[in-house]
Amino acid sequence: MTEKEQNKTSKFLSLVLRHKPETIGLKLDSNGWANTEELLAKMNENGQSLSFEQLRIVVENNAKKRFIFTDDESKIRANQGHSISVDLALEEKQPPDILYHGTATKNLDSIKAKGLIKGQRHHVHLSADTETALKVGQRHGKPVLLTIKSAEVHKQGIKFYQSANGVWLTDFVDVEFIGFPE
Ligand code: HQG
Repeated sequence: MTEKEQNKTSKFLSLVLRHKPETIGLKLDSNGWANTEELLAKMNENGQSLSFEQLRIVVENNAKKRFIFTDDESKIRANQGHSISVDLALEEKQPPDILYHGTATKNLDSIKAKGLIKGQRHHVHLSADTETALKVGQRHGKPVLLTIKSAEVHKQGIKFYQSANGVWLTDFVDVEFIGFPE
């Protein structure tokens, strides 16, 4: 499988495991798991040719570890990023003092007015390192790095979680805890 083919499959898996399983008539359970065999069968029926071995390669090689199998590989789900309602049973966790959020300059005025909100996703996504945050921001336009006083936000009673692939998740970040660049 070429890198390009892997990316294409990863994008399609994100679509069906996070947003629109109905695209291929797939059902996820309440915790977001799809039956692996059913996923493969439905993808193949819908023109997305994929073998079990290829699926394994995509899951293992995915730079962001977007997907995870159960130990016996009978089920698969996305680690985070859902827009459909699933319960990932994430454990609450004390965040580090500082986390980062990458966004685009065009969002700054609105963020300054409303704080960081989760929009379509289940959570606001934060990164432990600046490089990752800037890459996330770049997806939306001219990237800008925001510094989040996460330990202080947590002290206000706002919950934090860390997904299996290391992304920090929270509900809301008030503007008073956001550091903007000069
Ligand atoms: C912005 C990718 C205006 C927010 C990445 C962001 C990440 C506001 C956008 C994951 C706002 C939402 C998530 C406000 C927040 N006014 N804009 N008040 N509050 N925003 O894509 O964090 O490839 O839903 O700054 O790597 O960019 O999917 O969130 O620009 O981990 O695996 O609204 O998605 O991972 O955009 O990215 P998104 P995100 P995957």
